[in-house]
Amino acid sequence: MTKNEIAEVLEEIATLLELKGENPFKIRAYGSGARILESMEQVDVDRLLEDDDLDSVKGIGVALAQKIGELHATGKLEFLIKLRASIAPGLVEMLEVPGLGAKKIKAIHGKLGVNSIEGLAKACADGKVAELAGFGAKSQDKIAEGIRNREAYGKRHLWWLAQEVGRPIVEGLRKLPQVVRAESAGSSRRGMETVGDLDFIVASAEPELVMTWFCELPEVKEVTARGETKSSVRFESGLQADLRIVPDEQFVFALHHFTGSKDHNVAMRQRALERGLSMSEWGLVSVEGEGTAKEKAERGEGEGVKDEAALFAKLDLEFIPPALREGRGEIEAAEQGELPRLIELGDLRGAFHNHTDASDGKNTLAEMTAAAEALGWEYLGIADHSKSSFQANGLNEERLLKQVEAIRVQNESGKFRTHVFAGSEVDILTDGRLDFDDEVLAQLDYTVASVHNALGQDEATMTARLIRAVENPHVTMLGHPTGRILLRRESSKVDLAKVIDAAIANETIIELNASPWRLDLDWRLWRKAAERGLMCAINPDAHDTAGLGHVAEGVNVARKGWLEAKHVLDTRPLADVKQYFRIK
Ligand code: DGT
Ligand code: CA
Ligand code: CA
Ligand code: ZN
Repeated sequence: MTKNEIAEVLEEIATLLELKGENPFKIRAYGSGARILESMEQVDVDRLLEDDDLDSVKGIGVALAQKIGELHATGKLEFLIKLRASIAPGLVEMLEVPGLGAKKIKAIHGKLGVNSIEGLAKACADGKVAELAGFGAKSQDKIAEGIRNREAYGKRHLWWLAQEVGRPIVEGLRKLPQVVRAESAGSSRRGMETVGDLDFIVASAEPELVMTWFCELPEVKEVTARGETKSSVRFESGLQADLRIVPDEQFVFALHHFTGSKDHNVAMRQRALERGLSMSEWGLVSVEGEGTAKEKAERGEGEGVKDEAALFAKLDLEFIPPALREGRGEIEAAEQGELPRLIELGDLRGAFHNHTDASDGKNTLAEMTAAAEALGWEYLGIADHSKSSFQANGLNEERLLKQVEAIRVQNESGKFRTHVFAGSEVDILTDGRLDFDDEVLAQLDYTVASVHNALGQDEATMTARLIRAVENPHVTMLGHPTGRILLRRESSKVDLAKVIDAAIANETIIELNASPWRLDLDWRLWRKAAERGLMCAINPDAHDTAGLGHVAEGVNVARKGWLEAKHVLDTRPLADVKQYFRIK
């Protein structure tokens, strides 16, 4: 195991010990041990373990060093196996309820004897949780809501993770000699931020062999339905996938139909009808004549199309990229030849909101810069946390200004082709003031202002708070404006229309946070906002070198928001960005 994997195990141990109500000193020892490991270099950890000397590190005792050694060597830990077995699985599951930590679970379990999520839901419904000391009606409501959200969330999956499963399957299908064409369809192809299930469409004259290959994939945990041309499977993660196999003549129609969305399909079918045609997964056939659309298509009476572009052309439309097929005006735009020239990953020349190990990132400034250079980026913005985000090791004025100096020195050294902008992800305090004085902010190239605490404020307070930040002349951009974490935490209550108005009026950028867990501001709001003059920045919010790659997920949803390169600051050349920062 690597030191970061071991750190995760130590965190888990700390949580489990807390669930058991163990000695707080013991719990803290594991938590701080995890953080120490994270802050160390892998080579140093390796060397100390080899010399049997890890306990010489401040904060790591003999017992902890021994456990780290066991994990490092074997990837397993007897102590953890026993610990897990000593706790009711229902209690561990309760940790997944948003807003419920180990301490509260321990209290609920101890006082009410609750040891499952079902039991907890019932205790909330009966009003028993509210009666516990330190809880009250408000936190009982919050727990009940958390349980309901968890159920809804459990049915969907992050697009990014679903892609990782889906991509190799499409590649594998394409390699089969029986397969003429294969594509992913559904919400995954449309690039939705979360997907319910994966959908694959295959053209083949020998469906049986293809079906067997699919159902026998090693990652398949269960085949939930198996037919000659249609099957469904479930993977370990709970993600499901549908495969449909059709004759090649039908492929384009099936692909279009199962790509959706439903709203887009309804509008397309309507348009076909206006032209005397019936459009379906089977084909595009005349409404006249004998039999169903399927029968007509199977008799070969339908229109032949070689690809989707040809299909759209039959209905007098430009090719509509899957990202736009949401029934939000794409057909009208395609009819007029006014579809946007959507931004592409290759358009990006850098990104602004990234962390280093100075706050809660894992890599150094130099490592982050080298990674940006490897991506071919002209520039990289470093915006570490500010002092109020103490849980993220936020920088105070002194550490920030030292970092600014280090960045200037690095830029002047000519060591990297990538220019680094010195910024800060400055906390927006509860009343909308910023965590740093103007005098400090003035020494930065730019600032990302973000909310990290009191996310549950009422709508009026949160809206006023964000607007005050957006109006601050030192704020270049607003970070993750709603604070949502997909499938885990709802957006803060905020009147986004008003915040967007204020951002446009003050020429403040709003970020499209590209972390696949956030994708905030939501794509549904970007088209109108950008048309009205809002500038976007696609920011990965990277906490390590690999995290820079998350700009891809940001570009994916930016496309769904109809954004073009011109709407996004980080598509501009370095000189233009420097100029932009000088003015703002
Ligand atoms: P998901 O899986 O919930 O993230 O969303 P989708 O869009 O992938 O939906 P899914 O997997 O149920 O079906 C894939 C596509 O098939 C969907 O986007 C449109 C098409 N489709 C499925 N059922 C219907 C339907 O009842 N009517 C129409 N017009 N289209 C449908
Ligand atoms: Ca689907
Ligand atoms: Ca499906
Ligand atoms: Zn942040």
